[in-house]
Amino acid sequence: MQGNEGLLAALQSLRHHLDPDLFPLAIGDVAADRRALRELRGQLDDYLLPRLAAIDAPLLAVVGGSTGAGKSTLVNSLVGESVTEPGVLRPTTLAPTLVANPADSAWFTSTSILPGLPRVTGDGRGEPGTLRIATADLLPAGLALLDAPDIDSVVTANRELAAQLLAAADLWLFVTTAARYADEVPWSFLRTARDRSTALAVILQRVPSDARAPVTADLTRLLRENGLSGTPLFVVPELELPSERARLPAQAVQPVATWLAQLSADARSRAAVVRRTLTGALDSLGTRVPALADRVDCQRTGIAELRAVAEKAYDSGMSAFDEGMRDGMLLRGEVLARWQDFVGTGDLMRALESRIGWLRDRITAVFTGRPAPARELRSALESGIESLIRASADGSAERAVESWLAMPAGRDLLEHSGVRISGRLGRASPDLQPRAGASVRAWQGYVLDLVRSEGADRRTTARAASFGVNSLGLLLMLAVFTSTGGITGVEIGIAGGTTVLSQKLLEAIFGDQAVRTLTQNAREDLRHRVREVFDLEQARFTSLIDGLGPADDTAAHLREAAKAVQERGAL
Ligand SMILES: Nc1nc2c(ncn2[C@@H]2O[C@H](COP(=O)(O)OP(=O)(O)OP(=O)(O)O)[C@@H](O)[C@H]2O)c(=O)[nH]1
Ligand SMILES: [Mg+2]
Repeated sequence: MQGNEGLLAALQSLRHHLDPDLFPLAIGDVAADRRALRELRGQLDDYLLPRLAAIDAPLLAVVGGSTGAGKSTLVNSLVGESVTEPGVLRPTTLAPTLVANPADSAWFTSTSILPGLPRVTGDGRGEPGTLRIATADLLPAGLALLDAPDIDSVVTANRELAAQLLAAADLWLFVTTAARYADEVPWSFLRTARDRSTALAVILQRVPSDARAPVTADLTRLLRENGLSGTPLFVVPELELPSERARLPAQAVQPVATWLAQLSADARSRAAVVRRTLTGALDSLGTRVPALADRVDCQRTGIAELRAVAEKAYDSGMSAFDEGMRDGMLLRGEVLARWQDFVGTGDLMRALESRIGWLRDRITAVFTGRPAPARELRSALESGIESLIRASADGSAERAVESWLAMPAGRDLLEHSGVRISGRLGRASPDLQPRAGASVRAWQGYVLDLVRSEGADRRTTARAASFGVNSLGLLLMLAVFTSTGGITGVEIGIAGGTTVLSQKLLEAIFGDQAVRTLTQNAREDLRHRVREVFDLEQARFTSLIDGLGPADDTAAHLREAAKAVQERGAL
């Protein structure tokens, strides 16, 4: 078993990529994915890495099984000392106790194996979360016994710890009783041992003498049916015990003790046990790691989907804004009223076609003479655009929250990010109003710049000057809200009339082509600014995802590492 450096490096690389936060969100059966990840990390830390680094270290036999099966009683009986506490309160063993020959205790006291469990020594029970180390002279050197909590405990921590300890074992001593050997949970553990070729012995405890033959036959059958024929099976008779903490007489556990002594008698037989379990565990990585890498991909896809639906919600907000620019609604109500204050009502529309010159004079007079209504029109337009932005952003927020709530991962994210869904995230952010206002004002500045530079052209300068930049800018702003279908149709409503008028005037000054370009530029600039505002709104959602979950290349690294482990050659 020399020359394991390459394998050790491959395992270290694998371990390095098993980040504990690979599965942050409820995507698929996330509980199973997290468990698989925890088990892999645990087995690497607790067993594979330390075992490969110290291949000649003493064997660790973990005594596992259902509560009350007599695990603690068996351990005490095997070592001929009361090192661990049996009892009638179920479950009894909450913190594991490891018993080693004094010659081996230094290895187990060091945290080479099971590094996550702080060591305690001395009498009494260990605190949950610790590993108590005891010594016993009767136990042969080269082998330690670990009394584990129950595998089918009502206490979750117990169950998980039992599974963790079994994954760290060189050898399982699986304890069951005549009454409980057919239970399902023990068998699921035994099948795991089979799949991983873990060295295993089954100890059938508390067997009444008249039941010995049928129960043994039945258990042998079950072992065979579960692909575990040939598993050493020891039967311990049910004996009267003087107290709940008493040990069984030495001869009752003699066959087990003898078998263990043989296993640990010399380096070669110990190495055979180690090699079997180690090889099995390494082989199991060949399926467990790629399966985990597939789950990592699913987690990434699920997170990407969350991002995509949030982005889609804001794309649709942008479409709603575009629609609002086109449908002319913005030019009704307040804007229309201010427009009418501004230019007067009456037969402007009729005048439009025949008497554009007269109209221009009239408007010019109005513009130059009435700055207050002009300001009001401009601010009515400004607040109309702001309301449109707000309504579109509210719609997007609502849609994003709804889409997330419809996905388990999204629900999970919203619940765990501590964001109050109902109050805040489902509506536009409180910062939207000032941001939208600033954007619209900046846009208005841009529009004024547009007409200013267009008006600087020699061909138009005189006509433009007669209106003034502010008035032209206002006309252009109104023209932006005309339908993209053009205004050639006869269907010119009142709102349409506003844009027709502003557009006609602009055309009279700058020419058709220039007005088309100006309108187009002004519209695109506004869209661009609104998109920026929406991007910040959208970031309230996407920032919850940023940096979450596995990195791009984690799954590939895991697959590579698994491959490198499989290519290691024989131990
Ligand atoms: N009469 C008799 N009692 C036994 C035998 N083996 C265990 N017991 C009793 O069964 C009870 C449970 O035994 P434990 O050794 O504590 O069982 P355990 O498997 O360690 O249980 P947990 O720590 O809860 O998982 C104790 O009161 C023991 O005295 C036996 O062979 N005969
Ligand atoms: Mg116990």
